[in-house]
Amino acid sequence: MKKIAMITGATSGIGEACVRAFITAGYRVIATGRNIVKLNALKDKFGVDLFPLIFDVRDREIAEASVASLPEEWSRIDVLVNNAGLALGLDREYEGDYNDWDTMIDTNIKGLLTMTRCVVPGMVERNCGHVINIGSVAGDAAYANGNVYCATKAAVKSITDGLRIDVAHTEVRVTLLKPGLVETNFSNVRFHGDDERAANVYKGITPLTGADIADAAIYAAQAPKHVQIAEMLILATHQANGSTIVRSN
Ligand code: NDP
Ligand code: 8X3
Repeated sequence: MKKIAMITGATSGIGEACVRAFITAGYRVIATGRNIVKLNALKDKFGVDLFPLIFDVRDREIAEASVASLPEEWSRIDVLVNNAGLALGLDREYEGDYNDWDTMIDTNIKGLLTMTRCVVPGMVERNCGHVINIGSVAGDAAYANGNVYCATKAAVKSITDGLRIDVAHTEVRVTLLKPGLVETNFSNVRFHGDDERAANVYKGITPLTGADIADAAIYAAQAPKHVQIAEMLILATHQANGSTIVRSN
Protein backbone atom coordinates (compact mmCIF):
# COMPACT_ATOMS: atom_id res chain seq x y z
CA MET A 1 0.00 0.00 0.00
CA LYS A 2 1.44 3.40 -1.00
CA LYS A 3 2.03 5.96 1.74
CA ILE A 4 0.07 9.21 1.69
CA ALA A 5 1.59 12.70 1.83
CA MET A 6 -0.53 15.81 2.31
CA ILE A 7 1.11 18.94 0.91
CA THR A 8 -0.32 22.40 1.59
CA GLY A 9 0.29 25.21 -0.89
CA ALA A 10 0.70 22.55 -3.58
CA THR A 11 -0.19 24.88 -6.45
CA SER A 12 3.16 26.64 -6.82
CA GLY A 13 6.88 26.65 -6.09
CA ILE A 14 8.16 24.42 -3.31
CA GLY A 15 4.76 22.80 -2.73
CA GLU A 16 4.32 21.87 -6.37
CA ALA A 17 7.86 20.48 -6.48
CA CYS A 18 7.06 18.40 -3.38
CA VAL A 19 3.96 16.98 -5.13
CA ARG A 20 6.15 15.83 -8.01
CA ALA A 21 8.90 14.47 -5.74
CA PHE A 22 6.59 12.53 -3.41
CA ILE A 23 4.66 10.97 -6.30
CA THR A 24 7.95 10.04 -7.97
CA ALA A 25 9.08 8.49 -4.68
CA GLY A 26 5.99 6.25 -4.68
CA TYR A 27 3.56 8.16 -2.46
CA ARG A 28 -0.03 9.11 -3.12
CA VAL A 29 -0.44 12.85 -2.57
CA ILE A 30 -3.25 14.99 -1.19
CA ALA A 31 -2.55 18.34 -2.83
CA THR A 32 -4.17 21.25 -1.03
CA GLY A 33 -4.50 24.84 -2.17
CA ARG A 34 -6.80 27.66 -3.17
CA ASN A 35 -6.24 27.66 -6.92
CA ILE A 36 -8.86 25.29 -8.35
CA VAL A 37 -7.53 25.52 -11.91
CA LYS A 38 -4.03 24.59 -10.79
CA LEU A 39 -5.26 21.76 -8.56
CA ASN A 40 -7.28 20.35 -11.46
CA ALA A 41 -4.19 20.54 -13.69
CA LEU A 42 -2.24 18.58 -11.07
CA LYS A 43 -5.05 16.02 -10.95
CA ASP A 44 -4.95 15.68 -14.75
CA LYS A 45 -1.20 15.22 -14.62
CA PHE A 46 -0.91 12.72 -11.76
CA GLY A 47 -4.26 10.91 -11.97
CA VAL A 48 -5.12 8.32 -9.31
CA ASP A 49 -2.04 9.16 -7.24
CA LEU A 50 -3.31 12.68 -6.51
CA PHE A 51 -6.31 13.87 -4.51
CA PRO A 52 -7.02 17.61 -4.77
CA LEU A 53 -8.43 19.37 -1.71
CA ILE A 54 -9.46 22.99 -2.10
CA PHE A 55 -9.32 25.29 0.91
CA ASP A 56 -7.57 28.31 2.35
CA VAL A 57 -5.46 27.35 5.38
CA ARG A 58 -6.64 30.55 7.12
CA ASP A 59 -10.24 29.32 7.17
CA ARG A 60 -10.11 27.00 10.16
CA GLU A 61 -13.65 25.60 9.86
CA ILE A 62 -13.30 24.78 6.16
CA ALA A 63 -9.80 23.36 6.66
CA GLU A 64 -11.09 21.06 9.42
CA ALA A 65 -14.14 20.04 7.38
CA SER A 66 -11.97 19.38 4.31
CA VAL A 67 -9.60 17.09 6.18
CA ALA A 68 -12.55 15.34 7.85
CA SER A 69 -14.19 14.84 4.42
CA LEU A 70 -11.32 12.79 3.01
CA PRO A 71 -12.49 9.42 1.70
CA GLU A 72 -11.47 6.49 3.90
CA GLU A 73 -8.73 5.39 1.46
CA TRP A 74 -7.11 8.84 1.68
CA SER A 75 -7.59 9.46 5.39
CA ARG A 76 -4.44 7.91 6.90
CA ILE A 77 -1.90 10.62 6.24
CA ASP A 78 1.72 9.48 6.65
CA VAL A 79 3.46 12.77 5.87
CA LEU A 80 2.16 16.32 6.30
CA VAL A 81 4.21 18.97 4.49
CA ASN A 82 3.15 22.30 5.99
CA ASN A 83 4.31 24.50 3.15
CA ALA A 84 1.56 27.07 2.42
CA GLY A 85 2.93 30.48 3.28
CA LEU A 86 4.03 33.83 2.03
CA ALA A 87 5.84 37.09 2.64
CA LEU A 88 4.08 40.37 1.92
CA GLY A 89 6.05 43.58 1.70
CA LEU A 90 9.61 44.50 2.59
CA ASP A 91 9.15 47.64 4.64
CA ARG A 92 10.52 49.16 7.80
CA GLU A 93 8.57 47.73 10.72
CA TYR A 94 7.26 51.15 11.73
CA GLU A 95 5.92 51.67 8.20
CA GLY A 96 4.48 48.17 7.60
CA ASP A 97 1.00 47.40 6.31
CA TYR A 98 -1.47 46.02 8.89
CA ASN A 99 -3.24 43.85 6.32
CA ASP A 100 0.04 42.32 5.13
CA TRP A 101 0.97 41.55 8.73
CA ASP A 102 -2.38 39.89 9.41
CA THR A 103 -2.18 37.78 6.25
CA MET A 104 1.34 36.54 7.05
CA ILE A 105 0.49 35.74 10.65
CA ASP A 106 -2.82 34.07 9.75
CA THR A 107 -1.24 31.95 7.01
CA ASN A 108 2.30 31.15 8.14
CA ILE A 109 1.55 30.62 11.83
CA LYS A 110 -2.16 30.04 12.40
CA GLY A 111 -2.72 28.12 9.14
CA LEU A 112 0.20 25.83 9.88
CA LEU A 113 -1.13 25.26 13.41
CA THR A 114 -4.61 24.47 12.08
CA MET A 115 -3.23 21.82 9.73
CA THR A 116 -1.12 20.34 12.52
CA ARG A 117 -4.16 20.21 14.81
CA CYS A 118 -6.26 18.54 12.07
CA VAL A 119 -3.77 15.90 10.98
CA VAL A 120 -1.43 15.01 13.86
CA PRO A 121 -4.03 13.40 16.20
CA GLY A 122 -4.49 10.63 13.58
CA MET A 123 -0.72 10.14 13.38
CA VAL A 124 -0.46 9.86 17.16
CA GLU A 125 -3.38 7.43 17.26
CA ARG A 126 -1.74 5.23 14.61
CA ASN A 127 1.67 5.77 16.22
CA CYS A 128 3.28 6.69 12.90
CA GLY A 129 3.68 9.77 10.77
CA HIS A 130 5.92 12.65 9.84
CA VAL A 131 5.37 16.41 9.89
CA ILE A 132 7.66 18.47 7.67
CA ASN A 133 7.31 22.19 8.29
CA ILE A 134 8.71 24.73 5.84
CA GLY A 135 10.42 27.39 7.90
CA SER A 136 13.11 29.67 6.50
CA VAL A 137 16.57 31.06 7.05
CA ALA A 138 14.49 34.18 7.79
CA GLY A 139 13.47 32.53 11.07
CA ASP A 140 17.08 32.26 12.25
CA ALA A 141 17.60 36.00 12.51
CA ALA A 142 15.74 39.06 11.29
CA TYR A 143 17.08 40.81 8.19
CA ALA A 144 16.49 44.42 7.18
CA ASN A 145 12.79 45.09 6.52
CA GLY A 146 11.95 41.41 7.00
CA ASN A 147 10.55 42.00 10.53
CA VAL A 148 7.09 40.35 10.56
CA TYR A 149 7.86 37.69 7.92
CA CYS A 150 11.01 36.74 9.84
CA ALA A 151 8.95 36.60 13.04
CA THR A 152 6.44 34.21 11.48
CA LYS A 153 9.25 31.88 10.44
CA ALA A 154 10.86 32.12 13.91
CA ALA A 155 7.44 31.09 15.23
CA VAL A 156 7.41 28.12 12.83
CA LYS A 157 10.76 27.06 14.35
CA SER A 158 9.34 27.20 17.91
CA ILE A 159 6.10 25.50 16.91
CA THR A 160 8.06 22.73 15.20
CA ASP A 161 10.34 22.24 18.20
CA GLY A 162 7.29 22.19 20.48
CA LEU A 163 5.55 19.54 18.39
CA ARG A 164 8.70 17.39 18.35
CA ILE A 165 8.70 17.43 22.14
CA ASP A 166 4.98 16.72 22.37
CA VAL A 167 5.13 13.63 20.13
CA ALA A 168 8.44 12.29 21.41
CA HIS A 169 6.63 9.44 23.16
CA THR A 170 5.38 8.23 19.75
CA GLU A 171 6.95 7.13 16.46
CA VAL A 172 5.87 10.43 14.84
CA ARG A 173 8.81 12.42 13.45
CA VAL A 174 9.01 16.19 13.07
CA THR A 175 11.29 18.05 10.67
CA LEU A 176 11.94 21.73 10.02
CA LEU A 177 13.29 22.70 6.59
CA LYS A 178 14.80 26.19 6.45
CA PRO A 179 15.41 27.26 2.85
CA GLY A 180 17.27 30.37 1.80
CA LEU A 181 16.64 32.03 -1.58
CA VAL A 182 14.43 29.78 -3.70
CA GLU A 183 13.21 31.08 -7.05
CA THR A 184 9.43 30.57 -7.03
CA ASN A 185 6.45 32.88 -7.07
CA PHE A 186 7.47 33.99 -3.55
CA SER A 187 8.97 37.37 -4.51
CA ASN A 188 6.18 38.23 -6.98
CA VAL A 189 3.75 37.70 -4.11
CA ARG A 190 5.95 39.63 -1.68
CA PHE A 191 6.11 42.62 -4.01
CA HIS A 192 2.40 42.46 -4.87
CA GLY A 193 2.98 41.50 -8.52
CA ASP A 194 6.00 43.74 -9.27
CA ASP A 195 7.81 41.23 -11.52
CA GLU A 196 10.87 43.42 -12.09
CA ARG A 197 11.48 43.90 -8.39
CA ALA A 198 10.92 40.17 -7.86
CA ALA A 199 13.45 39.23 -10.56
CA ASN A 200 16.09 41.45 -8.89
CA VAL A 201 16.00 39.24 -5.78
CA TYR A 202 17.64 36.45 -7.77
CA LYS A 203 20.07 38.61 -9.82
CA GLY A 204 23.75 37.67 -9.67
CA ILE A 205 23.25 34.45 -7.72
CA THR A 206 22.11 30.97 -8.68
CA PRO A 207 19.15 30.52 -6.35
CA LEU A 208 17.75 27.26 -5.09
CA THR A 209 14.79 25.69 -6.88
CA GLY A 210 11.64 24.18 -5.46
CA ALA A 211 13.04 20.78 -6.47
CA ASP A 212 16.10 21.34 -4.22
CA ILE A 213 13.80 21.75 -1.23
CA ALA A 214 11.62 18.82 -2.29
CA ASP A 215 14.80 16.68 -2.37
CA ALA A 216 15.44 17.61 1.28
CA ALA A 217 11.84 16.75 2.20
CA ILE A 218 12.17 13.36 0.53
CA TYR A 219 15.49 12.74 2.28
CA ALA A 220 13.87 13.40 5.66
CA ALA A 221 10.76 11.35 4.85
CA GLN A 222 12.78 8.38 3.54
CA ALA A 223 15.28 8.27 6.42
CA PRO A 224 15.16 5.02 8.39
CA LYS A 225 12.35 4.88 10.95
CA HIS A 226 14.71 5.44 13.89
CA VAL A 227 16.26 8.56 12.29
CA GLN A 228 14.55 11.91 12.84
CA ILE A 229 15.96 14.73 10.71
CA ALA A 230 15.12 17.53 13.13
CA GLU A 231 16.25 20.50 11.07
CA MET A 232 17.94 21.37 7.77
CA LEU A 233 19.19 24.79 6.67
CA ILE A 234 19.46 24.78 2.88
CA LEU A 235 21.18 27.75 1.23
CA ALA A 236 22.37 28.72 -2.22
CA THR A 237 26.14 28.42 -2.39
CA HIS A 238 26.70 32.19 -2.36
CA GLN A 239 24.25 32.85 0.48
CA ALA A 240 25.66 32.58 4.01
CA ASN A 241 22.61 33.61 6.05
CA GLY A 242 19.46 35.72 5.72
CA SER A 243 21.40 38.92 5.04
CA THR A 244 24.70 37.83 3.49
CA ILE A 245 24.37 37.15 -0.22
CA VAL A 246 27.36 37.56 -2.51
CA ARG A 247 26.25 38.41 -6.04
CA SER A 248 28.31 38.39 -9.24
CA ASN A 249 28.06 41.46 -11.47
P1 NDP B 1 4.97 30.34 -3.89
O1 NDP B 1 4.34 31.69 -3.82
O2 NDP B 1 5.49 29.86 -5.18
O3 NDP B 1 3.98 29.25 -3.28
C1 NDP B 1 3.25 29.47 -2.10
C2 NDP B 1 2.11 28.48 -2.03
O4 NDP B 1 1.40 28.69 -0.80
C3 NDP B 1 1.11 28.67 -3.17
O5 NDP B 1 0.62 27.42 -3.58
C4 NDP B 1 0.02 29.49 -2.50
O6 NDP B 1 -1.24 29.37 -3.09
C5 NDP B 1 0.02 28.84 -1.12
N1 NDP B 1 -0.70 29.65 -0.16
C6 NDP B 1 -0.44 30.91 0.25
N2 NDP B 1 -1.37 31.32 1.11
C7 NDP B 1 -2.26 30.31 1.25
C8 NDP B 1 -3.44 30.13 1.98
N3 NDP B 1 -3.92 31.09 2.79
N4 NDP B 1 -4.10 28.95 1.89
C9 NDP B 1 -3.63 27.98 1.10
N5 NDP B 1 -2.52 28.08 0.35
C10 NDP B 1 -1.84 29.24 0.43
O7 NDP B 1 6.16 30.41 -2.81
P2 NDP B 1 7.17 29.29 -2.27
O8 NDP B 1 6.93 27.99 -2.92
O9 NDP B 1 8.50 29.86 -2.32
O10 NDP B 1 6.71 29.24 -0.74
C11 NDP B 1 6.36 28.05 -0.07
C12 NDP B 1 6.82 28.14 1.38
O11 NDP B 1 8.24 28.23 1.41
C13 NDP B 1 6.31 29.36 2.15
O12 NDP B 1 5.95 28.95 3.45
C14 NDP B 1 7.52 30.28 2.17
O13 NDP B 1 7.48 31.15 3.29
C15 NDP B 1 8.62 29.26 2.28
N6 NDP B 1 9.95 29.72 1.90
C16 NDP B 1 10.18 30.23 0.65
C17 NDP B 1 11.45 30.63 0.30
C18 NDP B 1 11.77 31.26 -1.01
O14 NDP B 1 12.82 31.91 -1.14
N7 NDP B 1 10.95 31.08 -2.04
C19 NDP B 1 12.57 30.47 1.24
C20 NDP B 1 12.20 29.95 2.53
C21 NDP B 1 10.94 29.57 2.82
P3 NDP B 1 -1.85 30.57 -3.98
O15 NDP B 1 -1.16 30.45 -5.30
O16 NDP B 1 -3.30 30.28 -4.01
O17 NDP B 1 -1.52 31.85 -3.29
C1 8X3 C 1 12.31 33.13 2.15
C2 8X3 C 1 13.76 33.44 2.11
O1 8X3 C 1 15.46 35.26 2.58
O2 8X3 C 1 13.56 35.84 1.18
O3 8X3 C 1 11.93 32.75 3.44
O4 8X3 C 1 13.29 35.52 3.54
S1 8X3 C 1 14.02 35.10 2.37
